Amino acid sequence: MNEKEMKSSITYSAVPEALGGPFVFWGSLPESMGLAAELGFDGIEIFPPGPEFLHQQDLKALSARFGIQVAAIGTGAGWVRHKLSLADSDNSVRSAAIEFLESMLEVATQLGAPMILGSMQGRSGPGVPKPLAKQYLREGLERLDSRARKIGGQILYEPLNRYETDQCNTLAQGSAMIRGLFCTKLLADWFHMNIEEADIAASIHKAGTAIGHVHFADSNRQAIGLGHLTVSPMIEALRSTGYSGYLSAEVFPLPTSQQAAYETIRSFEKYAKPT
Ligand code: LER
Ligand code: MN
Repeated sequence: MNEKEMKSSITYSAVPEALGGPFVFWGSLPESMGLAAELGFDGIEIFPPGPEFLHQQDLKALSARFGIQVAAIGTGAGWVRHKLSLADSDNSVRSAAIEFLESMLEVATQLGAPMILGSMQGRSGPGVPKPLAKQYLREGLERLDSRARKIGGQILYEPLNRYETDQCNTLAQGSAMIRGLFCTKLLADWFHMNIEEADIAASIHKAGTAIGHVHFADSNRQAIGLGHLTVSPMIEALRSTGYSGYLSAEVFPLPTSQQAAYETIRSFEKYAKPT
């Protein structure tokens, strides 16, 4: 694998509460990694119920056995399972959210993978007007970033579409939110971007090297190629920023997990492999 090329990744979830969500593989992690390896993926993005799950797997051995890296660790279980968010009105819930995220950051860093902050960023609500929600989020990010700096970790902050959060919906808003942090980059999810950005390629270009990870999803959140996104200009924009991170398929397992994985790798090879 050339260090300068983009890398392919597929998602795996071990969170029953997220069933029906945009994750390709479910069930056995070794089997999923085996299938991903057979199809030629470089990495796997793991959505665990909590840090214990990652401690229980011998991920370093699995990685070596299948030749697949851990591309990133998702933290959405903190929200879907434990209802923890960085913008909760209750100080003790915000503290528990930080604690959960710090323990995930610890194990992600041990695995050499970045930790994603998506759903756990929360949103405004009763007792938490929008500016305060943003302030809580920034305070949380600062704390996590300084922890990451100490332990050599990396954080990926993900703007989400308006139906999931009112914190940051675009890459430009996300860039402002993470400004001045040292170990935090943006996660550009093409499903959310298709809803929120006026011009996806231009936004990628503008965010530039702040982008650390991509959720490689089509307009309908299916594998790239199964929706109506015009992919080439988006890949070109990434290329122009020198992006060499993952294109990770956070998509529905439709029509089946195997087919979603197959379509993803086919599209990856078509659009993102240098000719
Ligand atoms: C998480 O990566 C994400 O994109 C959210 O929509 C939660 O699924
Ligand atoms: Mn995403």
